[in-house]
Amino acid sequence: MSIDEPQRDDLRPYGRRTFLAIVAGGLTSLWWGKPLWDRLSPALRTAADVLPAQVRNLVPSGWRIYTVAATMPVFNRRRWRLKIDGLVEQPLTLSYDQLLALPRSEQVSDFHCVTGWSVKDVHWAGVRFADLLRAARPLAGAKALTFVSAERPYVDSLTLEEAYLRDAMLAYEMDGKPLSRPHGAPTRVVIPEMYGYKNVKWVERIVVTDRPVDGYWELRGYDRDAWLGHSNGYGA
Ligand SMILES: Nc1nc2c(c(=O)[nH]1)N[C@H]1C(S)=C(S)[C@@H](COP(=O)(O)O)O[C@H]1N2
Ligand SMILES: [Mo]
Repeated sequence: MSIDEPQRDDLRPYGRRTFLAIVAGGLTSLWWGKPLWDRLSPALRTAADVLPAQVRNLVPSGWRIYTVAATMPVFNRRRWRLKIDGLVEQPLTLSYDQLLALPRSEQVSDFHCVTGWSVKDVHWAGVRFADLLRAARPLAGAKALTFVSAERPYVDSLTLEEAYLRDAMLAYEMDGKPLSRPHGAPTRVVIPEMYGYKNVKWVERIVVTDRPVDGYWELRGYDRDAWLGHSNGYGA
């Protein structure tokens, strides 16, 4: 790849120098045949999260950042809202501060993408779905949640039963820091029992429905059954 290509919007927070350092580091480490990853400082590891695909693929382990649109949504703390509507008695619109004021839960869990990579022991903080939905009061016919991402057209859904698993949550922190932009700032779904594609990033709306709907990847052939060990990622 050319390092003269225009700087992408999503690289800006880390600065062009860091970016170039990582590109150079990534390429030389390949040349040496030794993993660069172990020698990176935590700051550079974070920066590695936002690398373009060609470079990211050189990173031997850890997170891959997945997107379906050309740019990642930008989080504006003052303007951001989470909408909860559909089959509820009381539709809600929460600000970021109102979201943070809800009961906070934490957990350490592994994360698995159906394509084969995993990240162990991720520390999440966020809100359990039961706590999130309490004030909206789901109606008797409510059976599922559809998560709409600010990154159009990414969407996916969970049954209420799945969403109410004891370690599923709408997460706003990862490893002790507010969720970074590449990982879905300010909030994403976390459901460790299911493959990554159910873990919708940049959630801005939750629609309570009478049944689960097919998500972005399910419409493109991934299994509806996203439980770990079940989905093969290529459709039933
Ligand atoms: N909005 C949005 N959410 C998404 C995706 C995506 O492309 N867009 N990819 C999914 C898939 S397939 C995986 S494995 C995880 C990856 O999470 P990460 O990008 O934080 O590593 O995000 C999931 N959530
Ligand atoms: Mo994935």
